[in-house]
This record gives sequence, structure tokens and C-alpha cells, in this order.
Amino acid sequence: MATEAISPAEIHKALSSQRLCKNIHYFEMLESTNITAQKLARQGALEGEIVVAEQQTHGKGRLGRNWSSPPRTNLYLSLILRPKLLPAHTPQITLMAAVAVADTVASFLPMAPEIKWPNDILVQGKKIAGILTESSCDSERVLFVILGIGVNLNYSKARMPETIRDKATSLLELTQRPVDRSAFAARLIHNLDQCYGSLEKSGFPGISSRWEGYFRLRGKQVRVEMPDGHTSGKALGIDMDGALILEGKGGDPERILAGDVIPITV
Ligand code: BT5
Repeated sequence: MATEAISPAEIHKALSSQRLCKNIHYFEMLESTNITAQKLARQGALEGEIVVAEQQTHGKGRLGRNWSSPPRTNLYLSLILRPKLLPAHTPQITLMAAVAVADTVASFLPMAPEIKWPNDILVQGKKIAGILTESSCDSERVLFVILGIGVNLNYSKARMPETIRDKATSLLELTQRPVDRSAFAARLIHNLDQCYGSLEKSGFPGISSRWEGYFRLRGKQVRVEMPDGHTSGKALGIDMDGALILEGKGGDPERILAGDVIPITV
């Protein structure tokens, strides 16, 4: 369902005293909000500036995958951050964002979402949102992080490409009601502001315990497909670097930095 345009003015109105959302760069169509946000960050855009597009022609997933981004239907947003984190700790940003997205999705639904490490938000086992974090660092510092978030809002199953139809969902599919996309965006930015503030002020433990509250695979056997192979074991949780900890064969913990987690059903 194509709905009314997102209104940056409505978003600002709902967010009078926020740190994030200093400036919304709003576009009808972009290749990818992450690409535009990267260009702006290189040109000196401030922390908290946001790029929103009504449509992406080449919405990006991880590892060169595609994010389906039809016009005036969903939310495609990239937030520019300049965190004072060690480069090794930037995955904390993805996990912080997953908590903010899950909190926001939960507030629009009668059923609870879950987080699939590292970047998927699922409802009833289907993906409703994805996060793509891209950072630019030198040897000691993070120069900027582009936090890209895609959330399926008014995306009917009938309009989804066949490749994702059985594994994706949207607020519309789950509630049978269209959602006001500006109101969703405002609440998401509010929650990101809150989670990012907590990460900065109190460090990762507060965020990681909220993250674990949405993590349903703890104690379950999983298979992880990584860029360079695969492994399996019991999921134990996450560590300070945002790595997934598995109990591997022989009981030794194994740290996974990147990959896709698939529950093993017996
Ligand atoms: C992600 O990648 O989940 C990250 C998605 C990030 C998208 C946002 S939109 C705003 C910003 N600008 C961008 O260009 N990107 C970010 P990954 O875990 O690799 O998942 C990609 C996979 O999810 C695809 O291979 C499909 O199987 C599936 N998929 C694609 N589009 C989807 C959609 N709209 N809803 C649910 N699943 C989808």
C-alpha cells in the first residue's frame, strides 16, 4: 500500500528536544540512504543528521545483498553517528539500534518481536526490519558510523517479491491496519536517541541486557553461516564487542563476529 509521504516537519514536531535528528535530508528516491549518508558524513555532516528516502533503487543489505524498498510504503532511514568508541566496539551500535527498533516495533503491535543476531528484527519468525551499519575508522578512532535501518510498515505480502514473501512481514500484515509512517519514524528516532544516550553514558552492559531480553536463541543449538565457512553450537549470548558466543564442540566458547544464524530444529 503506497501511503501519504513521510513528513520531516511532523517528525521534528514530535521530537522537540532530541539530540539526534538535527537535520532530516528527505528524498523521494535514492540509490541507498546509506550511500547518501556516507557522502554527507565525508562532507562534514554532524552527528544526528538523518537521511530518509521514500524509495531506494539499490537498497543495501549485508554482504552485497539487496533490501527491497518500494516507494512510499516503508521506512528507509540512515543516521550519521560519530561515537567515541574503539573501532572494535562499533558492532555495539548495531545491537543498540536493534534494541531501539525492537522497542519501536513492539509499541505498534500486540505481539512481541525478537532479535536475531546480529541485525534482524523478527515477528512470528518473519523479518520485519534489518539494520546495516557501515563505519569509517582510522587506526584508533571511529570517524563516523552510518546506521541504516529498513522497517516494513505498509508492505502487503502481495507486493513483496517472491524471494522474500514467505520470510518477511510488515506492520500492515500483522495488524491489518496501515501505519502513519511519520509517527513511526518519530518514535524510532526517539528510541534511538534514548538507547544511544544510554550507550554513551552507561556503556554497553545496560544495552546488552535489554538486547538479551529480545534474544530467543539463548541455550538453543544454532548453525552460523559465515563469509568463510560455517559452524554450529549452543548460543550463549553476546560479548562486549557484540560478538555472538557459541558453546562449540568440547565446550569451548567460540566468538562469531559476522554471519547468519539459523536455529537447528530437532
Ligand atoms: C539487512 O541485511 O537486513 C540490512 C538491511 C538494511 C536496509 C536499510 S534501508 C535503509 C538503509 N539504506 C540501505 O541501503 N540499507 C539500509 P541482510 O541481513 O543481509 O538481509 C538481506 C536479506 O533480507 C535479503 O537477502 C532478503 O532475503 C531479505 N530482504 C530483502 N528485503 C527485505 C525486506 N524489505 N523485508 C524483509 N526481508 C528482506
